[in-house]
Amino acid sequence: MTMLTPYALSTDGRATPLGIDEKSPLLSWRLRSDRNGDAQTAYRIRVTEGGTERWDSGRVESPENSGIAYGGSVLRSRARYEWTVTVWNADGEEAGAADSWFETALLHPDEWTAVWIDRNPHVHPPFDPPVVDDLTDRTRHLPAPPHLRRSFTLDDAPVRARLYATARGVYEARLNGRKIGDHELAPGWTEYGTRILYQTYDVTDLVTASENVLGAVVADGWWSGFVGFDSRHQAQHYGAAPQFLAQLVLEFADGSTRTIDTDGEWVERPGAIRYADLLMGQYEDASRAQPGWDAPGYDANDWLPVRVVDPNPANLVAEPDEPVRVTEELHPVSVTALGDGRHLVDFGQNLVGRVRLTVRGAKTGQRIRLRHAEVLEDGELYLENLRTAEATDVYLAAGQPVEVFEPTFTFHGFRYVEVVGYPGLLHAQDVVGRVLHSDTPFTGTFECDDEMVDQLHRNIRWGQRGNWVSVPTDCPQRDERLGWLADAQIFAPTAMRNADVQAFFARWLADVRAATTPEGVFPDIAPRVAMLTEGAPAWGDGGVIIPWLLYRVYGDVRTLERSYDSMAAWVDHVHRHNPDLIWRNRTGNNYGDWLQVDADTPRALLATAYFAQSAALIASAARVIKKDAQPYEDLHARIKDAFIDAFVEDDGRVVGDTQTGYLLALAFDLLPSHLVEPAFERLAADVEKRDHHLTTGFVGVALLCPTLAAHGRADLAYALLHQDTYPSWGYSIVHGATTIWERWDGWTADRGFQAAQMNSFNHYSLGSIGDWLYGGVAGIDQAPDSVGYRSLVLRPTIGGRLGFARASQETVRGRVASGWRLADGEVVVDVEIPPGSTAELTVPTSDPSSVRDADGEAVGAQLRLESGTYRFTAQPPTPKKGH
Ligand code: RAM
Repeated sequence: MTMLTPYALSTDGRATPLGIDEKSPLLSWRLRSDRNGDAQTAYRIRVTEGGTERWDSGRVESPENSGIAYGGSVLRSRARYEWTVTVWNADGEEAGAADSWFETALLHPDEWTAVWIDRNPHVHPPFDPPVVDDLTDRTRHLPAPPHLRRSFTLDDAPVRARLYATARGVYEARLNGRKIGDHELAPGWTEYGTRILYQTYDVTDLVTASENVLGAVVADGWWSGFVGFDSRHQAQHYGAAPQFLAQLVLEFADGSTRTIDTDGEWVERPGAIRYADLLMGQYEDASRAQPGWDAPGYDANDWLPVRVVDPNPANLVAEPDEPVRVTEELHPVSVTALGDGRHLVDFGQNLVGRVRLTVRGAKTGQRIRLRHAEVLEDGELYLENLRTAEATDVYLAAGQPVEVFEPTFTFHGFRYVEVVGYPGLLHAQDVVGRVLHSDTPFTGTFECDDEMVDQLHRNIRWGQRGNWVSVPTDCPQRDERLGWLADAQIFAPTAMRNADVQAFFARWLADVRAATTPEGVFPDIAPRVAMLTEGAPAWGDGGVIIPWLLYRVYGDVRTLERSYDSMAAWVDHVHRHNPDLIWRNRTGNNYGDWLQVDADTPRALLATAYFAQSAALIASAARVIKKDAQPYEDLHARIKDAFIDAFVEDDGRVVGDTQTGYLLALAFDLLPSHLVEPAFERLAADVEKRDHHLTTGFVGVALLCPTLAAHGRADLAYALLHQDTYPSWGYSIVHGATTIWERWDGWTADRGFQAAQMNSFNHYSLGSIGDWLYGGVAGIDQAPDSVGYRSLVLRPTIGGRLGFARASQETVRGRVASGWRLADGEVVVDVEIPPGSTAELTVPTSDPSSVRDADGEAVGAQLRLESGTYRFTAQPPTPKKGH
């Protein structure tokens, strides 16, 4: 028997963070136990630093196991804190314990002695290496990423060494010939004018008692490279050239410290990389590499002094979430020699990252070009939908027998790669797809016995991975890749099922707050670039919805507190400009139910529904953080009345008569109770009338299956899930999709590709049905007033073609699982409830008296369960109408 045991300890949502700068970090653990009915009744946390006790919570009688604020003596900078938690079980007996640690980074701004440096444009020719003939107009003027270095000599090796580093741009730090850490595209993209993240690395093992070389390569990235689609600002949204900042702190056995900072002592020169740009790609001339430049013994006499560009390292924030990393390598499913010296590589999966190419037997200067595309047209790369993103990497070989090329400061969204100029035959083992994304732990699982539904779930996961590159983006391939708030809020419930995204969203929400317009209202995108300013309905509302979801799913009160003022400011702003409570003014770009199918929901209806929901969420948030909820409760009630007056007819018809209109009215609870049923009947009739097809765009799609199922028509939800003619999820899958398409008609048999100006094959918004796979099909949900899955509602939904379905999630309490299987005329339901949680389980059956527990006892179809694992069998429900 395993007793009640804490596991997966975390500090501020991360396992063992090396550099945090919160004054009072939040400590959390999850719980497991072999005993049904177990629960934590008390905990004790002890924190030590260097063997000295810093905090002892004492025994706290509490079921809380997440978000416990550190309450000890003031944290010191650059210190390691070890912590242990002990828990008491349901009987009040002392049970398991576990430990973890965190380290603080630089907690006080005045501890920064390093300064921002860059290549000195006055002593350095701007384009060195010189312009290469085959550059395009877009890339010709991109400067080469500077290599920066500083040599220093030590008499003793340090006992502890930490590097704090960041860039205005993207950087790779190097020490004594090795890459430091496993970050990609650090420091990531934030609202740079207000906050730049810095990374903390443990480099103790890399520093030696002799000459050492600290170096970095710094490229444009989001700082000065191409970002988004606004050609007026292409290249250089934030600055003209990348800069670097680093502080290496060495601690010696005798207690002394020494710091190596970026300063005027550093020297620089370009290396092999001619240019590197997130959208355009990377161009490398291997013959220009400087072997050993980042290692001791290298002669750097001809390097030039850097420029101190900014002595003031302000706005630095310790990286609070997992960085972008390479998380997987894929091998091609095929490599085809096209006969004209070109090869076509197919990874069989639309992925985000880049290719590592092993080059064998190339001549010096041999030019190898890689172009990337998501789809093919007539056997060739389809590039039009990338718009101005060139997504092209070029390698000029050094002439070695074996060379390896992998671009470092770019990423592409692609399934296919065309390789031109490869010497001889390209073999599959020499091409590796390196998958990168923000490394949020993927802890959710879903599976069933229908291949198309499983593929849908895989497509959703791949969409989440590829589109989370530092910020939640809309798409990873074209000249856009922006942090659209609507896409993020619509997909957030699904994202929170698939992965632990608390720290990721909490960090990005700080950028959302920082990106508010001069009037203090949420934008369409964060970080805020391009011409887009004020948020549209359902777009700006993302700034209200996501903090609320973080609270509901993870119990994240801190983010709710930090977001509250801006959430309220948003709703106040809408209210101020729409005193009659119908949101018609100040609607920004007013996208409506974006990319719907011939069913344009009236925009004022959609907007007002969101206005109502946001007001309600602020009232709920106010109750949580003990503010006055009344004004927003009243406001919500009045908006609801106005909504009914303006948009709901006496017979339950919602103006516009679109699926999304009904879905908003129903899911956001905006109907008088006597019209709920009539309105729902109209929705159901619309789905049936269209022969089980949807018309919803981004805004309506997430609500579709859950709403149909909640009103007793799971049969219709399943019919849509299994649909494979246009428009449907299945249609894209039948036509080979391995990610979620931006548009239902991204490609159709009748019309071919949609307009190239806007046709991404990796956009996650329409994948927001993922939430229903976990919550509806497998049946994992929580009660309306539950936080962090404390009160589960388990309601497995049998239907469609499925013979079984199961899902699991690592919640903040511990593991939750729910699944069902049809076998021998019975349904078998298996559930798992973490310690301390309870569940209301509804066993799907046509006959409640047939439900038996594992001991064969009749228990009825409605069960209230304590924590633990359970199995029930019953007579399955009789299939409904459609299926
Ligand atoms: C597109 C983006 C995004 C959407 C906006 C309105 O350009 O791809 O998905 O939110 O437009």
